[in-house]
Amino acid sequence: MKLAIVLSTQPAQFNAVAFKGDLEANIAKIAAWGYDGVELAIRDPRLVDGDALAALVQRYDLSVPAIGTGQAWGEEGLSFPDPDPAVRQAAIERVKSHIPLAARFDAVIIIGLLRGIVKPGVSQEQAMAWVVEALQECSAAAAPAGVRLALEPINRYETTLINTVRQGLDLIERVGAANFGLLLDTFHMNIEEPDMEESIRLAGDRIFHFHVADSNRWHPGAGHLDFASLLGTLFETGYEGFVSGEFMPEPDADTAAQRAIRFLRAIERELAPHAPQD
Ligand code: LER
Ligand code: MN
Repeated sequence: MKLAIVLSTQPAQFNAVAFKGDLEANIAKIAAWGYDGVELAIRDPRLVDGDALAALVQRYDLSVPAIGTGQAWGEEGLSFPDPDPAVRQAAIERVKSHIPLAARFDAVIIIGLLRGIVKPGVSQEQAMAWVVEALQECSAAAAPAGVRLALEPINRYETTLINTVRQGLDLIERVGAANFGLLLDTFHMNIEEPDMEESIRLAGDRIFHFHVADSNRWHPGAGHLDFASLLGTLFETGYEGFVSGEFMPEPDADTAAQRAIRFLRAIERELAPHAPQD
């Protein structure tokens, strides 16, 4: 099982990102604990020195399986269904601007909160139409670079657009791009999916990336989710991507990251020989 953990390249408000702050120190710790990759949360690629970042992850022999884009919503208010066309366009351009870095790392671009919410005065249909158009444009721009986009169904308390895997799959149909798929997150699925294993099977080969947090959004092992069953089901779909930890820095970031990898490696041994090995 290839394991990653979410790391922000700059200070951020989003509280389920365990690591923020000194990038190299965090990368060194994450590698030393045995992680295979870091998922980078990047608000704006213009703020990032791609060469330095590539050299850094290479030095610690880490992959970058995915790039998170949600800080552009959280810190700047960019989103696909904003009533202001300039904001919609800026959101599209921001996603496109991640493509070169994503291509360099062979990373999936995550569409999480950047897909937005239904704002006052905008109908659900109109919002969805803007989301579909934006995703078609971004997927088309990413395809020649071999980059994939993954939309994350997010629970109802964070967005009014695409809460469930079924809604995500309907969106995939409407967008109609081979490089557009889903990111499933166990925290959101636990809130929205009647049967999480069934939803994983339903998404099947459209699962482009996978986030793990326990029921309380602490590290896996801190709540009541059945990760042996969930990850076993995930690997039965043929998933060969990363399992990426996105959880609260509780009781603190270092402890959470170390407990998560210890817990997930034990599950890996339990699942063997079904789980892909490093
Ligand atoms: C981002 O991956 C996520 O899971 C959302 O909850 C962001 O708020
Ligand atoms: Mn997530």
